[in-house]
Amino acid sequence: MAHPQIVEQEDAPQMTPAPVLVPKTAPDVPQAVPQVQAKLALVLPTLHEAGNIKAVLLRVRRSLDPLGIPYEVIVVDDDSQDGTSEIVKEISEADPRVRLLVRRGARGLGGAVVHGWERSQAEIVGVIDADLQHPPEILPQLWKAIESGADLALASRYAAPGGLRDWNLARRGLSWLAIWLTEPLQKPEIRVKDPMTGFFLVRRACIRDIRLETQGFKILLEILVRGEVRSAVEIPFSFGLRKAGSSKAGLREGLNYISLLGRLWRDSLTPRRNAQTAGNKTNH
Ligand SMILES: Nc1nc2c(ncn2[C@@H]2O[C@H](COP(=O)(O)OP(=O)(O)OP(=O)(O)O)[C@@H](O)[C@H]2O)c(=O)[nH]1
Ligand SMILES: [Mg+2]
Repeated sequence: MAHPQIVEQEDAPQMTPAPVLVPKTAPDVPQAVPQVQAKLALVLPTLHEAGNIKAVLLRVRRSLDPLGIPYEVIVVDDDSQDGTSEIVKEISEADPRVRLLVRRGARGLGGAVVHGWERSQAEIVGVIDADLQHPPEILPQLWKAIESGADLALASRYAAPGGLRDWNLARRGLSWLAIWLTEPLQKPEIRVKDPMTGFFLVRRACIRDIRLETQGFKILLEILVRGEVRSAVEIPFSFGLRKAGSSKAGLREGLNYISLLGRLWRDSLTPRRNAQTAGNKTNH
């Protein structure tokens, strides 16, 4: 029997959207009808990943299949126009657990991730880069940590020595400085070594009431600071080199990060303002 075609394309607004609530389901978006409600929704944000996407989807599914859980892999592509979406469409036609969402007129890694999470009902949500710098083979360890009760399981470049073996001294130094600046912001009971990894799973319940910003690459840091995470497990991994294509991280991402840090610091110094924001959010 042929599987139903699961390609969901939509036009995103031209303007940068305001911070959004997570999660919410968008009734206007055509939803794939999974046979079983997915427990895990893993988002792969893509921008020009035609050279990697096929291999990463294969490895992700191979890693998740033995777990025997209902899952969905959601590729959120920002209209790459390099063949990425066509490759995913073809795969999704053969495997209904793979979904394709194409955003038009929008950019931003954080926003793409939130976009995917909002369009799923899964209780556990996660993200992995599509350039094969994150090894999908550790997904079972991340899943098992969540299954054992952790609110958050993250793939950590700093939990083991040598996690950044391909980085030069300058990039290591900058990364160390960026993490050091987050130390006072993190909750003491869940302080993690790699608050900026882009590969993690989290219980939806922990982020239900928070605003996540749509720009920037540092969504995990926001979750750690603003979310209701009570426990986090770090699974070490070695950050590889991207297999194909080029990095989208650059000066703009650096500036985005500094501005995010500023806002997180400001929030941490004004708890009353936070409480007020939390009250307002429910109106979104
Ligand atoms: N949908 C979407 N995906 C993005 C965007 N920017 C980056 N990505 C994806 O997010 C993931 C991480 O981006 P990279 O450019 O590899 O950034 P990085 O891994 O921090 O940096 P490198 O180590 O230099 O590769 C990849 O899967 C990208 O395709 C974006 O604006 N929209
Ligand atoms: Mg990368």
